[in-house]
Amino acid sequence: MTTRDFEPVPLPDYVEYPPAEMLERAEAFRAMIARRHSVRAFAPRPVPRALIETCLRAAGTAPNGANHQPWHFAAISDPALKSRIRAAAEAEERAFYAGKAGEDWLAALKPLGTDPSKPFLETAPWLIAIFGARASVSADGVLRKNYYVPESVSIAAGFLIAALHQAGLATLTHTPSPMGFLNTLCGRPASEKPYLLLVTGYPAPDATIPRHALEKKPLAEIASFLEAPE
Ligand code: IYR
Repeated sequence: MTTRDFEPVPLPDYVEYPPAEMLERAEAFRAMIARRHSVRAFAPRPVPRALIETCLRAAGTAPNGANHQPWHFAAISDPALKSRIRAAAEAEERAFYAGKAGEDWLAALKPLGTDPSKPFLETAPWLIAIFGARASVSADGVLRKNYYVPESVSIAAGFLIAALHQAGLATLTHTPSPMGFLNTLCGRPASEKPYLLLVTGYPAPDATIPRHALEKKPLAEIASFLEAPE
């Protein structure tokens, strides 16, 4: 088996900012990303493939297990394929909302106002099916096991969502369950697991979000600081 030897190279592109500018930049990013909302109504306006490609390149830089980059992004704009995805997703969602989810889960979803109808799967210009690979072929052609696949794929998905938002597009992380139909419809091998279907495009002019989605936990609830005593 071929393995690659460790070869350190100098940090190629780090930029240091003065402390005041760091704080400004952090605040600017916070304000920018705080304007991201999951949107469930999209405009049919087209979005150029080049924009999606650039955001996918950003996703591909995410930190991941052993740098095996265990992900695949299937970007779908073909209306016929989107219709088939909608039909398959709605079939699963009907079963989910009819009781498969269980009472507690359905109660938790109540403030979101979601239901089995997913017209956005046809309206939005792009659906990005995100797969994680248990194993994949390395640059030297060897099939290797991958590590930390869910973590790696989730971080890359986060990068992608942030990139699309930064570009000015709305997104929805859609997770019909189960979504094995995505392997068949996107022509992906059974060794890959679909993690989510990211819907993206312009929001519909009359898009709404549930008020519940605006309730974010305060910092004190999501973080703790363990510092040296004074
Ligand atoms: N996949 C379903 C249900 C759903 C589940 C969770 I957890 C959400 O945060 C939102 C929806 C649907 O898309 O309707």
